[in-house]
Amino acid sequence: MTVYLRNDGVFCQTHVHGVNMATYPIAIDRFMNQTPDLFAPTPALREPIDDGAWLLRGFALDQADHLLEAIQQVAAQAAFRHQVTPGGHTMSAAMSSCGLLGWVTDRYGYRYGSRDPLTDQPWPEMPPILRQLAVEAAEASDYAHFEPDACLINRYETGAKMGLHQDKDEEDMDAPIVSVSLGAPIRFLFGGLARTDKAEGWKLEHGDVVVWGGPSRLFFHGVAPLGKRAEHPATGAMRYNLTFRKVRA
Ligand code: MD3
Ligand code: FE
Repeated sequence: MTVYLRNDGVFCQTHVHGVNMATYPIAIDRFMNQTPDLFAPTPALREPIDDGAWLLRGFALDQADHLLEAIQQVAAQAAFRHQVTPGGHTMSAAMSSCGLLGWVTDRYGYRYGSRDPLTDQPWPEMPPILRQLAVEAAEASDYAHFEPDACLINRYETGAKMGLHQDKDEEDMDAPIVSVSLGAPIRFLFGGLARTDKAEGWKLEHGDVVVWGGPSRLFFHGVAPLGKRAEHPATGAMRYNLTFRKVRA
């Protein structure tokens, strides 16, 4: 990896077998050892995954403990639960939601709704620290004015997975989806517009953020089963994934 200065910023260039793969803008305070601004968002490396999709490695790292606390606060009001799909399968990932809308599935179908069916109460408010991170990640990926009205929280334990699917229950397909990974690492699978398009594997680790917009917004994706030895000091053998969405147009 070569880091170099241009008159429009600091950039790094990655090479694989001598071939230039991509050039990313990078944050000088994070990578050049200058005085870090503790309150600045942390635009780490921005790696293109596909058209409109960016991987921001470590973007949430310095906030991770606070994000995990916020997740526990949401879960104290809206407990993690294993929902049942219309096909009768119990999901291996446990879920909760916060924000104006949450995602619900049961025997009758799936939908976004404003109340937690377990309590019949509105979903917990989206904690500002979660919202802020999502908005900053969207901005760092050139999606301005992201206003998420739903944050889905998936919790994976050993062996839990999510099969290939599209996220298309949202009305607003112009807004990106921002995903934040916390805890144990997992293999993420990312295909194309057709279920049969070949899926590529990416590792998602504690603190990684991915922003999915543009053409990639409707691509098939899923995660492989959480590995037996996968763990992280902050969560043990557990992985959390937050996805921020704009559901209502
Ligand atoms: C690509 N979650 O909640 S995050 C989901 O790790 C979901 O829990 C997975 O898929 C997880 O719907 C994957 C990455 C992700 C999230 C949303 C996407 C990738 C996406 C929406 C469109 C395209
Ligand atoms: Fe999804």
